Amino acid sequence: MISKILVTAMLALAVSPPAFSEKKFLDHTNLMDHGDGHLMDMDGGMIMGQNTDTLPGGCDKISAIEEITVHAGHKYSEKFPGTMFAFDTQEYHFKPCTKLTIHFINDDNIRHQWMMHGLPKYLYPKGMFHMELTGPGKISGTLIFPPNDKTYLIHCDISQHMEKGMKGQLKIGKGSGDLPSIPGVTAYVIQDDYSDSFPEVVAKLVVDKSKTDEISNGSSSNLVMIFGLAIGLLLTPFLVRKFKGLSVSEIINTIFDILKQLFSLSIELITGLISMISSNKS
Ligand SMILES: [Cu+2]
Repeated sequence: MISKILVTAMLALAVSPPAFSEKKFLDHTNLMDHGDGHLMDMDGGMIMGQNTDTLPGGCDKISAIEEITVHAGHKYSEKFPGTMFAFDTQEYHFKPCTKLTIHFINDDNIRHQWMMHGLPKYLYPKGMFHMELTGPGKISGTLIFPPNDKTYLIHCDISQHMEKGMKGQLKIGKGSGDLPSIPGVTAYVIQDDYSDSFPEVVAKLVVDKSKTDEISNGSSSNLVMIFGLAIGLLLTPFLVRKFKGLSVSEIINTIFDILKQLFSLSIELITGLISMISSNKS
């Protein structure tokens, strides 16, 4: 009976429209204007801070009219080890007072943004120019740059996309220096280092397997657990110092590693105990 139900369910899945298939590429040309440079449609396309005609203060005229096409997607991160997302371009240069149209293309089945911060707030609400697509597609937005030399951060603000590589820098005129951790452009603030991936102090926490065997062969495994807990408590101040300066995600990763080690250790102890009891009985 159950096997019949299973076979029917599998057949139904096989012939049904593919629920997880690729989304269709959408060209977002029909945007509704909500005023203040905010445009959007019902298919997940959005522009904030669109400015096609207002000259920023200090610009006598539009100095240049430029157009660029920017791709966003997982595949562009492949050349940057340790990243997951990227734009196809990480650095842009434009003259002050340039009118720029960006054709933003999302190559992924997930949401991406091309977001620029630090623009004058009298002209750009929240000092931001922002384009967004919730799936594969194309959207085009325009803005006019202010006259001063400045380096702007470009990023995707979807959770962890920037941290995982989706960012760049845009320089107006001479710019105002370089931003850190721009993939392929500037040095990472925290460089991934796989040469010694297990911190010393954490390594001390992992009780040597031979020692564990010695102790558990001796008497009670509970003693080992208490011993382990005591070590953990004693090491806490050291760990706090060790974690100083690390990002939250790095700390969580380290804690997970410790927990993983502790978990496998307790499993070992329990199996040891069970085999001890069963050998006593027999
Ligand atoms: Cu993104």
